[in-house]
Amino acid sequence: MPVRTGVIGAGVMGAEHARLLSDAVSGSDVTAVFDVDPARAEAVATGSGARVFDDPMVLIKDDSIDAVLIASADRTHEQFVLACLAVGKPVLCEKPLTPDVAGSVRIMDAESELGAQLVTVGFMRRYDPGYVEMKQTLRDGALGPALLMRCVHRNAASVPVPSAVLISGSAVHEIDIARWVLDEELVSATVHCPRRSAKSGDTQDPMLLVFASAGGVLVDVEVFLNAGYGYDVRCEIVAESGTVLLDAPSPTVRRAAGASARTVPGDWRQRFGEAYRRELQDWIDAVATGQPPRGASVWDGYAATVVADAGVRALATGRTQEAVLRDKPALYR
Ligand code: ISE
Repeated sequence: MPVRTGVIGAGVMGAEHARLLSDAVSGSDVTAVFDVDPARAEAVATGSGARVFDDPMVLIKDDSIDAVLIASADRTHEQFVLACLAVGKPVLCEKPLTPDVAGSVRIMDAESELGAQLVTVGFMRRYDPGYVEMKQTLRDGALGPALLMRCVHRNAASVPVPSAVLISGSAVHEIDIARWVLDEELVSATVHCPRRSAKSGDTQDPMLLVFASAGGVLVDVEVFLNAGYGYDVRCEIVAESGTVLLDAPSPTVRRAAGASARTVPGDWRQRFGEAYRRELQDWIDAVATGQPPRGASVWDGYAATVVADAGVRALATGRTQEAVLRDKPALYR
């Protein structure tokens, strides 16, 4: 029997998840969709033969839904995740788990009270073959301990957003992937503000963030939402005896007229398409077999939100800010 999945939020990511669940993931069936804009819900439902709900809480409680994917506005994540926990339904919640630390704590307390992990947080880069190989390379030990982690995170263009969104909405990916690849917590954040791009209005864009890990690794992240030329995410770890570089993958290199060119992806759906597919397949497989989730947990979502919050405070104050985590509940140890 396929896992009957309900999708809450039919925007860019909800529509992409619904498409992948319907066309590229085995064992799943998108059977319900909700969006605040009924036309968007209808468009996604038509593509997957799903039923449109006009109330997300009714969708979550409906016995014909086995699992829920949340891709709605960040500020709505908490209420929908808590509703899924209340009825014991597995849920994949797009990043960030919540925009605020207190919301993540409430979810962590609710899941700890339940005594079972039902929540997966959508940090899909953990499923990107390049980052997986990077983590394994470090774990193999031949390069020795990591010393620096250099990150570039460029979007082609962005709608006007508050400067803090470069941290909570974009750099949060580097925060999670640094924790995962290094297998260390991040303990402080510093933000440097270069000259702003003329394309970025009042938003501090680009931005240079520096996070320190508990073991002393420095993670620097350039976030640039209006880079103009494409979507470009790169990462290099500098270790004691060598480096490992996640370059911008391109299936082909074109050479002509004395020049060579690689294609740059337009956005994250293209660059991380395989990561999203693997993340969804892993989620569906775990739900289908009644196993705990294997991706980023609520603890990971909470930790990323704490570090992002430290980054937002560093931006606001111009000073380095500590990221202090509460004790890890037994459920996540
Ligand atoms: C967007 O919300 C995402 O999550 C993408 O993965 C990220 O690269 C982009 O910068 C964000 O705006």
